[in-house]
Amino acid sequence: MLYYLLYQLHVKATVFNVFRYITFRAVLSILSALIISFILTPYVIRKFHEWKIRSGKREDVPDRHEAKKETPTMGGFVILIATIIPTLLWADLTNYYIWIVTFALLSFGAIGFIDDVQKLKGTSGKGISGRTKFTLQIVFGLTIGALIYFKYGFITQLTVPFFKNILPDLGVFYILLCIFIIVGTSNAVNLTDGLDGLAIGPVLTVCTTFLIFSYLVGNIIFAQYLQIFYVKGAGELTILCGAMLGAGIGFLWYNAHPAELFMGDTGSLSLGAALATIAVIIKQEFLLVIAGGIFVMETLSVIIQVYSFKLRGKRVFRMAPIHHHFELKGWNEGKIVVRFWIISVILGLIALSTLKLR
Ligand code: 57M
Repeated sequence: MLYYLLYQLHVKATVFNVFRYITFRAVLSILSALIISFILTPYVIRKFHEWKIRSGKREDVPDRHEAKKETPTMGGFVILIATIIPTLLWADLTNYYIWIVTFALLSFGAIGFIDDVQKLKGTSGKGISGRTKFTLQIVFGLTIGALIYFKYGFITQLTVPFFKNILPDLGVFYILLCIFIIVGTSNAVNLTDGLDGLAIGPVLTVCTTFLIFSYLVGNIIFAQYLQIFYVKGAGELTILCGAMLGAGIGFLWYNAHPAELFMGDTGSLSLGAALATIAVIIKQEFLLVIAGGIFVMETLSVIIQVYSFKLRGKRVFRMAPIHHHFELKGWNEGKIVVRFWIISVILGLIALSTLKLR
């Protein structure tokens, strides 16, 4: 919105020409999201304590989590506000992709919100049924996939990192791939969100990776030079990624150990879906697997554990997801989280290296 108002003033004073630049608006987006987050989060923490919006203790988690049951949850509500307001302020609101990713944030955020509220209201602490949750995710994933697929000019070829000449054309099956990526990433971030700062850290590294890629993919000169697909209009997602980055950093300030606030499913499901939607739009699905390797590792640990127990009657890990395995091995929570962050940053750098290693 401000983008229009301020940019129009460039006819009066050329200094306002600066609002035309995506990089400048991305920086404003990051800063706006940080300011909103630092103003809103302390208030929300106080209010959620008053309203007893707390995570509660799950019986099947390591005892160290006993002290966490008083921690307020649903902090994802703040992340969403601190992401969407700067996007509305600084992005070009005629951009189709901005609205698709905003829809992903809000639709999956709504699923998480309903689940979080159900956990708070229910006596068992359980949320909505897995079937209901999964069905809603498939419906919204399908909607997003169709909105992307039917956008005029969408390229249905899949790009493979390091192999620029492998470009399988999936045609209409691209929609199925979208659903798989969006629903899978959303649940992967959710599973990862089990220690202070553990989920938001990798979200920040993936967000930074996609901020850079959105800018490059949306710029025909850079796209041609780097031999990646040019996606007209994808550059505006740089501003949304900036807002998500600022909102995530602001949240981490309070979610760092010992956490004063959890993001809840409201945050984990929406952030996962948004990052996956961006990955599809900028045609970097495999990049999400690389940069989001922590989410992949956490999900695979659960799959391996479940199937090992079913098929062999034995566990592979002391407890899945894998962060609990290290907890039960006696690692300090902070050490587990920082080591996972380090791995995530390394994976983000490897993802960025695919720009040149082709
Ligand atoms: C999502 N939620 C945290 C918080 C956060 C099918 C099965 C694999 C499902 C899975 C499951 O239910 N996972 C739930 C993880 C929970 O965090 C809340 O949930 C939100 C995110 N969805 O925002 O509101 C607890 O995590 C801790 N926490 C922090 N700091 C944070 O910043 O300390 C969260 C955020 C919080 C808090 O204690 O209460 C969670 O862990 O529940 N179930 C599992 O993964 C279970 N594993 C399991 O059963 N393993 C089996 C088999 C199935 C693989 C095995 O290993 O044999 C885990 N269940 C739970 N925790 N509840 C084990 C650990």
